[in-house]
Amino acid sequence: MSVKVLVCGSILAPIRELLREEFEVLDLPADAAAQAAFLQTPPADVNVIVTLSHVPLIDAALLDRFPNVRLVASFGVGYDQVDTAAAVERGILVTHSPGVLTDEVADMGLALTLAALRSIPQADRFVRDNRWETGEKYPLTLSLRGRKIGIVGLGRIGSAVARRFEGFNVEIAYHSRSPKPGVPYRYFDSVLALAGATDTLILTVPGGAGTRGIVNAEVLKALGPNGVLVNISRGSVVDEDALIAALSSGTIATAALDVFAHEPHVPDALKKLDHIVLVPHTGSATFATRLAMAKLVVDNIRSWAGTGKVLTPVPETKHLN
Ligand code: 8YV
Repeated sequence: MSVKVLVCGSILAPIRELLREEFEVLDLPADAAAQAAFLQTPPADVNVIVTLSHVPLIDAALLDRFPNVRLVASFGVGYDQVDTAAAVERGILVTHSPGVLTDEVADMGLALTLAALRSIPQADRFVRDNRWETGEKYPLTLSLRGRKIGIVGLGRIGSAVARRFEGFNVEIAYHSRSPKPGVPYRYFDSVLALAGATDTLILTVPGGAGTRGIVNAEVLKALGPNGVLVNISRGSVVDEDALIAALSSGTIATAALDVFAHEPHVPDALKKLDHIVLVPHTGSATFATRLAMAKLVVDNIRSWAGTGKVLTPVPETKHLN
């Protein structure tokens, strides 16, 4: 079958190369005017859309422009930018790339927690600014010792984060929709209860309507003045204004954020807070893992073109596979 792929979003060059080796590849223009013009007379024979997080929604309106699309292949484990209900209505399969990035993102969760507690970026700035050499003492920091880690969402990534913390002799608890059988960590049936019982909240839930704003002012208050918030999931999970207020007033101690509500925009109010850690959604962004993710996207498309079946459909579209 001839495969014509429309890429929505700025994918990295090596991924584009992999796609080009096997398929005909077109780009949805990023510029608003050019995009509108392109969508006026879209190429009729596009049958696959490739997308990634932090791009505009793949929604009913966009899908309707491409009546021959049968597969949306999303680069990443999260796919909250794809309207899966609209895809199912149109009989379109949606795939994502779970598994291959689990360890990388979990490493980032651990690294961000330690960076925030031990003020590693701030200490780096202190050295570069010659403040050490000129006799200043770097202030003492928070510690991981005696911490209670609360993991929100105990899926693949949450479980991998928990396993890492097992090596640190800290208490581990979690919240998810229901208790996970055979898990040795204490379960809490709400984010609020988890925040009240812990001091280091690590967010690993999927984004989307079900988790929007679940970390709000009340949750942050419950986390308390020794509290640390680490977000490696989606910006939408946190009420960003409430977080800014909590960090500015000392309601919680610090935060380490890989994801933001309106990427790549990061509110100035967050950038001005010197005691927090900000990274540009790089949880999975290593050479090895991004290549593995890209290969899975390509493998899904190749499998679909050859057999009509894909390797990693999102749960909502499994019945179409
Ligand atoms: C993105 C991610 O895929 O997997 C996810 O859900 O958030 C990342 O790995 C990556 O940022 C490309 O959009």
